[in-house]
Amino acid sequence: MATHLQGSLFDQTDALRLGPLDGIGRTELGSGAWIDVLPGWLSGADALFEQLAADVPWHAERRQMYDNVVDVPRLLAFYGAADPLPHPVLTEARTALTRHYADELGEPFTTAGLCYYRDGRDSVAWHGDRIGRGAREDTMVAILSVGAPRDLLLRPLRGGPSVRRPLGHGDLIVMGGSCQRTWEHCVPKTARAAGPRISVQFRPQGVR
Ligand SMILES: O=C(O)CCC(=O)C(=O)O
Repeated sequence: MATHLQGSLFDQTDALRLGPLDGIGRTELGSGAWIDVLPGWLSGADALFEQLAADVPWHAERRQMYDNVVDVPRLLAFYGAADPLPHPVLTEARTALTRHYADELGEPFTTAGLCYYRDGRDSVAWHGDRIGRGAREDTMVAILSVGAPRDLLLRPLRGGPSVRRPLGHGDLIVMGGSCQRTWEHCVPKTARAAGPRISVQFRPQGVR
């Protein structure tokens, strides 16, 4: 597919490399929810972006919205636990996350959901990952962001101000504790000229 990415738009010519997770910083959100954020976890991600954009079998989805069926405003791909991931550095990232959170999570990250935001008109609406066990149990969802910076917003389900986390090229955010049950998150559309972005979400088995 056309990647909408001109040259080294993100201007990262370093070698592709994951940094240590030790420096990751936690913010308690309340109601048992937290986020860990590590800017620049993955460096040299230009080539990864290009390869994912070109090689992942992206598909468009449509969904019912009241009386209409509308396009889901982003492209999607899903890799189950048994599926080889589309780039070795994603396998490495999943292993590093599993190791870092082993005591707290008590199970491995297994699946990878990928979203391709073609420009600022692509988005994901407010939601929690509550199709599976995230509806009932504390869990974790780890998101590696590559490409153009976009904001991830979180807001408490009980009401209250939202939290804005800008996610740039190579940044990691992990949503944990009760976050999928007691908070919602979204990536809003932006009127700013936004280039393409790919988000890779690692989840444990049975969390969607
Ligand atoms: O793009 C992101 O970082 C968030 C994606 C997301 O929340 C989802 O697909 O459930």
